[in-house]
Amino acid sequence: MSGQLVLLRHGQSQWNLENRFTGWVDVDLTDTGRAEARAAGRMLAAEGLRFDIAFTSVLQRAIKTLWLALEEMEQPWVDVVRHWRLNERHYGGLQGLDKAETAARHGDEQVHVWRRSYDVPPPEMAADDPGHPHFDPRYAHLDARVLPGTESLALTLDRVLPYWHDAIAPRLKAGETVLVTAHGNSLRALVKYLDGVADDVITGVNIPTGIPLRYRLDGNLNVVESGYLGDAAAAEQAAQAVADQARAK
Ligand code: DG2
Repeated sequence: MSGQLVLLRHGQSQWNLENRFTGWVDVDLTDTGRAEARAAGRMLAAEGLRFDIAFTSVLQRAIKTLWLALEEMEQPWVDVVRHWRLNERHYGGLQGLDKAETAARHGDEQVHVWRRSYDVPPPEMAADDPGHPHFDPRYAHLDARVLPGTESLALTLDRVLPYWHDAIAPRLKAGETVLVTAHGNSLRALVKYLDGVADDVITGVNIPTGIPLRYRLDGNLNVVESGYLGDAAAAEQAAQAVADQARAK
């Protein structure tokens, strides 16, 4: 048996609350999001989990969720590694728009394709848009060609996977217990990979905020079992609420 992996989507962000497409926009947690992060820490502590290393994105909603969860677990010393490859999927020209209003304008079906299809990216953000990652100093050290102006889930998986193989998988193979605190879609990409979810089935997978998803993996990192910690019905209800965020009112 190899180590255990926990995937944790950050707590509610300001734009989750406002129901706006977020992507690479660096919004903060709400008070509810901070409470969710602490509650996630309590769930992890109740399972007796002790992390050897934690990975997160370079977006504050994920970083702060990780801090709060580790603090609640009384494991603030755990090594934390941040990497842009764990960022949320870039939502292109949808970033900042209200999800329900976008559905009212373009139709529920089109917005579902943009949000949940495997390989259809949302409309691209123009390269000269001031919100493009090219203009963000935190990405200045990167080759401009890797910085996205939009991403499908497939493209998100393409940029998450090299980091999985280089940095995360070796720690699990060494038998360590690993926490990855990231985002709805960067985690959907990992779930698709780990569980071998078919392209047309991943459209129905939604990740709730602040509920730890634990994987037990074998020595080859095949999934032995996985599931949300805490109340399974509550996790299912929270996932359904995420699915429903982009229905036209
Ligand atoms: C949400 C996911 O990302 O949105 O970018 O709007 O996890 O960082 O809050 P997160 C966003 P949906 O794909 O669920 O609409």
